[in-house]
Amino acid sequence: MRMTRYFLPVLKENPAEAQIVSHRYMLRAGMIKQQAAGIYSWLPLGYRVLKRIEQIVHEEQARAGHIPLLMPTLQPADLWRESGRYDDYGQEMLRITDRQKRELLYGPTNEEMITDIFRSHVSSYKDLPMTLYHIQWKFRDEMRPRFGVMRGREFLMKDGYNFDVDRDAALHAYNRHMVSYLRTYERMGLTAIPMRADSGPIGGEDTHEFLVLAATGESEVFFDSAVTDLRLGAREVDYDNREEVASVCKEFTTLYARTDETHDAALFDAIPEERRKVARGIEVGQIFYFGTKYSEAMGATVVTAEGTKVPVEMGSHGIGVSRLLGAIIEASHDEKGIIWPEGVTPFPVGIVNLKQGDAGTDAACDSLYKALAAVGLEALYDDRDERAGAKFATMDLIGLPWRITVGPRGLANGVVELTSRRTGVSEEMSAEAAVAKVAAIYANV
Ligand code: 5CA
Repeated sequence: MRMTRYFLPVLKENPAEAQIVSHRYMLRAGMIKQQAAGIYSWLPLGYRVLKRIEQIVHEEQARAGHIPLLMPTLQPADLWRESGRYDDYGQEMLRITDRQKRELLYGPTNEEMITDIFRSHVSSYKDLPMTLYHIQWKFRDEMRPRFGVMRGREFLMKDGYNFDVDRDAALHAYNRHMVSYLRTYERMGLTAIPMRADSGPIGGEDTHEFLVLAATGESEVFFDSAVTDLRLGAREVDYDNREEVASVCKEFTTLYARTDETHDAALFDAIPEERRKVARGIEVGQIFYFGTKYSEAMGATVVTAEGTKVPVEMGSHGIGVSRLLGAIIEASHDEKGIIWPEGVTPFPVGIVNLKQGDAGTDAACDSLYKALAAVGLEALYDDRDERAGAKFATMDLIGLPWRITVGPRGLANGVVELTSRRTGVSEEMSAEAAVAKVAAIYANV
């Protein structure tokens, strides 16, 4: 993409309304535009990151054997009357009446609708286990929408729902989600710690939230610092193997890590003092096991192998897709701007032409752009007629992990400069070597 043909409305000034760094940088980098309190347009750069995050979520859901579908944003109120949540949900639910005076709502979550789909089509244990999920916009009329996409009113969520014949199978689905989420967040360059939490309006007996540590996080968290060293890494987990999946969960949930809702001072005090940490975190996901709460209320049953009809066992599992952009920026930035992890960056690499209009540098940039495209990397090429300083400032703000700088002096020596946004370290090398190096980095992402 050439910058002169792109739509990248970068702001020079710090927007007064932004209180935290991720909100500030998302506005300044031209990623989002607020349309109403807690409601945003996703401008091209922000939209690209959102799509990258969705893509990673889809890939990891597929790996765990979960099936994508798409449910609507508007839901009939009657479904929610069946579960009893139409009245319980209160002011956070946006209620709508259509021209026929039918009551609808903009979905804040989808337990009722997915249970309705299930009960219409599935009645035998033979079709289980089954996990269905979608990535869809939600609306919660939050009392205090704030911090940009972090606490929106309209926000994008991945929500998945497992259906199982018995409690053990449903707990396996819970564990499978935990492991797949760990992998999902790691691919986004995040350390998200599963913490025992409170189930709130979703209900149920077992729930973990995934928290990214950040001073600006809205949740207070208590943990053993050793938990921050745990990584899933490249290990392959067989998602059908209950023992293997459970043992990974055990590894990640044995050390103390809880949100303030479930905090237990006595257990916390048993941790060696130097490892006892109180901090703040951003909740980027939550998994719930709630058994038959919805299936009993809504009559979703299956016939077991023994021939008895039982309410299906369920859980629900959410990832805050749009919130993740804010969380990643909170975790990865400096005073110049965003530092995207390779897994989610809007463009893998930027090209800066130091002398736009010079036949030599223009031609070198064009051929570099093509060489990158040939190895599957779409560069963002700053071909504006701007000073070098302004071009570097824009690249630093929007945070592409790698920058290739092309100038007449370097070209005379047959080299370009490859710079890491994270370390700031620059290396001179031939254009071919720079392409090969960046290609090798992305081959492992
Ligand atoms: N049905 C369940 C799981 S599918 C559910 O709704 N869970 S939730 O309420 O925990 O939401 C899932 C995730 O959505 C949260 O962990 C959080 O990351 C994100 N989220 C929740 N509310 C907001 C909001 N107002 N703005 C942005 N993201 C949000």
